[in-house]
Amino acid sequence: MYIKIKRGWELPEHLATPEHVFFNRRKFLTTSAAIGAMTILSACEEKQGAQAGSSAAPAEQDPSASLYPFKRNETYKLDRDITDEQWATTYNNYYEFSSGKRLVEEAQALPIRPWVLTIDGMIDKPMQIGIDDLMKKMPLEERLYRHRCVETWSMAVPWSGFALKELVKLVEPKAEAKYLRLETFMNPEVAGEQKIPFYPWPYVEGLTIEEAKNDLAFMVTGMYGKPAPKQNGAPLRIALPWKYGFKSGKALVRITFTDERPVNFWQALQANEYGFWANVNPEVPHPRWSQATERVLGSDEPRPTLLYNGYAEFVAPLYANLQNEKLFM
Ligand SMILES: Nc1nc2c(c(=O)[nH]1)N[C@H]1C(S)=C(S)[C@@H](COP(=O)(O)O)O[C@H]1N2
Ligand SMILES: [Mo]
Repeated sequence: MYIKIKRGWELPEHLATPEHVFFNRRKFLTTSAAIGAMTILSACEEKQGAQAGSSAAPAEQDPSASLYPFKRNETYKLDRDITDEQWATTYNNYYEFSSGKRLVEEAQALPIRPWVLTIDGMIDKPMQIGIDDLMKKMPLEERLYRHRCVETWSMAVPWSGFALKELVKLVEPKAEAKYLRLETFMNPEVAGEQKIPFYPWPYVEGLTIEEAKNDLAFMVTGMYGKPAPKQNGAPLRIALPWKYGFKSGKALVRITFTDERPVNFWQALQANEYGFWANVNPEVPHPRWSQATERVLGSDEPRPTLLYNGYAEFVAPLYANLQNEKLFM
């Protein structure tokens, strides 16, 4: 990520990759500079090939491919064009594979079948369930959602999947369950950055059970009418479009219902910049940059960021009694 090919719209390095822990950068560099530089060089060289393969190949190998496309749920409208698929599937954040944005090639190393999701904790129906069996149990649909990264880039994507609240219903939470803890796979053999002990692997995210039951919380299996490519979080990720993108964990293997608030990956790394709630708010700047505007992938025009990323009508009531919390970091 320290060698970067700039496109016209891209932000300066310090803004494009703010999730780096600057105070520790020097230490980090000494351990991984050589590896990082080589990775990026090869990613750039291979970019054409990787992009050409990224949209067609996964759909053919995936046993769920014949289920697509899912019927679109028209409740969720966009105020902008759908982002070009090439952008959404080749400009990614996925720190398990790279701290840069070009990681399509690296992410292909992740095996996604069989894929077992463990659901445990304070529930009456704990289970371990294969992704294809889970998809058979869930009402599948497509939704058009905006996505806003804390780094200020954004996109608008047709996600395929099912409402998280349906999964919550399936496992019958106990009354004491207050939070969901979502855990990503741990496999340093295929995800090279997981060998770097500096990061608090595995990637963990969390939300309250009220947030999980909100209509908007969506489990993603696909995008653009096909199974999601690995770089976007196949075979199962979450989309929480009113929160900054880091809340949307990829390649989930475990969901635990708990009465303890989970400490998420970025909070564990840098708690003064990243918190539990991370709701989008243009008026609350990140400690190192403004959140007032965003750049949509593929466009040069900054556009104003909206409170709750434009989803206030769905989610504002969740926070009415939480005004003492740091809701926007
Ligand atoms: N496991 C995992 N999930 C993750 C991340 C990550 O590094 N690892 N990055 C997050 C961030 S910061 C963003 S903006 C989105 C990016 O999703 P995309 O690559 O599909 O655009 O994934 C989120 N989920
Ligand atoms: Mo992000």
